[in-house]
Amino acid sequence: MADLSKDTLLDMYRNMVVIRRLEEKSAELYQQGLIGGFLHLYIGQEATGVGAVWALGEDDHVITAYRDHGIAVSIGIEPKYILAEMMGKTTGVSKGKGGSMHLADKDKHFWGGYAIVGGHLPLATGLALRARYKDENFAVLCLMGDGSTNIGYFHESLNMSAVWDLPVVWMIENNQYGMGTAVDRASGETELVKRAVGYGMKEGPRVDGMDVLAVYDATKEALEYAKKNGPILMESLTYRFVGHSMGDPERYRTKEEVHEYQEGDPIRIFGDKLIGEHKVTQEQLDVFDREARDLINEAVEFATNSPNPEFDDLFVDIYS
Ligand SMILES: Cc1ncc(C[n+]2csc(CCOP(=O)(O)OP(=O)(O)O)c2C)c(N)n1
Ligand SMILES: [Mg+2]
Repeated sequence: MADLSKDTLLDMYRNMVVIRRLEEKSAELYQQGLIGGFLHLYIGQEATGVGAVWALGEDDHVITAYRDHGIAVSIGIEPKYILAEMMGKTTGVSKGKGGSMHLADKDKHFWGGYAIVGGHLPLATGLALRARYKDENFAVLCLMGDGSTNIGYFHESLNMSAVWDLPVVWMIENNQYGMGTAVDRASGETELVKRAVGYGMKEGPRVDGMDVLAVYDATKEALEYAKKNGPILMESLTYRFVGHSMGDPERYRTKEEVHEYQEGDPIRIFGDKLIGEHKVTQEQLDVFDREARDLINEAVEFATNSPNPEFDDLFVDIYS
C-alpha cells in the first residue's frame, strides 16, 4: 500500500477538492457565456487523475484526451492559467488559443489535452520511443477514455509500443460511457484491459478508480514495470457524475444510476479515510474546501481581468 506521509495525503485531498471546485465554477462560467466551445468536466473522476499523476516520477511524461482539467491541476498548473485558457485569454496556458480541451505545459512534461478521440495515442508511442532511442530512463503515462479503445489509433499505437518494448503505461479511464454509448454497446469484450493479450503486452490491473490510493499504487507499479520491461495496459473503473459535455440531456442513463455512484463520491471516500485512519478532523477538511473556493474565485478574477488575444496573435506560434 501507498507509503505516503500525512502531508502528502492531505495535498492529494486538496488537489481533488481544487479540481471539483474548478469544474463547478467552469460550468457556471460556461452557462454565463464566458467560456465557449466544448467543455468536458472531470467531476466524479478526480481520484483517477490525482492518483495517476501523483505516481509520476520527475522525468516521466503524461498525455491525455480532452477531459483534461483534472490532469492539468494535478501536474501543477495553477487554476488561474487554466481558467484563463478556457476563457480564451492571452494569459492562458496555451495563450488562449487552445481552450478547455488543449491544456498543456511541456516544461511539466504534460503534452496535453487532445480533442480527437484516440488522436494522442500515437504521440504517446512517439514520446516513449525517445526513451528507448536515446536510452533515457522515463515512462509515459497515456490516459484515454474507454471510447478510444475502438479507434484505429489504439491498435496501431499499442501494437507498435509492444513490438518496440516502449515504456508506456496505457491507462483506460473507463467511466462506462463514450458520450451516450455504454461500453457493452460498443465493445464485445467489456473487460477492456484484456486487450493487452492481443498485443503480447502485460495485462495490468483493473483498479477501483474511485479510490485515489489504489490508483496511485497501481500506477506507480505500472510505471516501474514499463521502464524496465515495456508497455502495460491498465484500467481505472470510474464514473462521471455530470453529462458528457455541457448540455448533455443524459437520456442514456437513469438518475438512479448516477445517484448510486454519487454515493461513492471519491472525495468523500478519501476524506472519510483521512478522518478514520490518519487523525484528520472534518474541520481541517472544511478549511481545504474554503481555501479551494478562494483559490478558484481568485482565478476567475485573474482570468476576467486578462486581455484577449490581438488579431495579429492569430499568426503567432503557427507551424508552417
Ligand atoms: C475521432 C473522433 N470521433 C468522434 C469524436 C466525437 N467524440 C467526442 S468525445 C467522444 C466520446 C469518447 O468517449 P471516451 O473515450 O469514453 O471518453 P470520455 O468522454 O468518457 O471521457 C466522441 C465520440 C471525436 N472527438 N473524435
Ligand atoms: Mg468514457
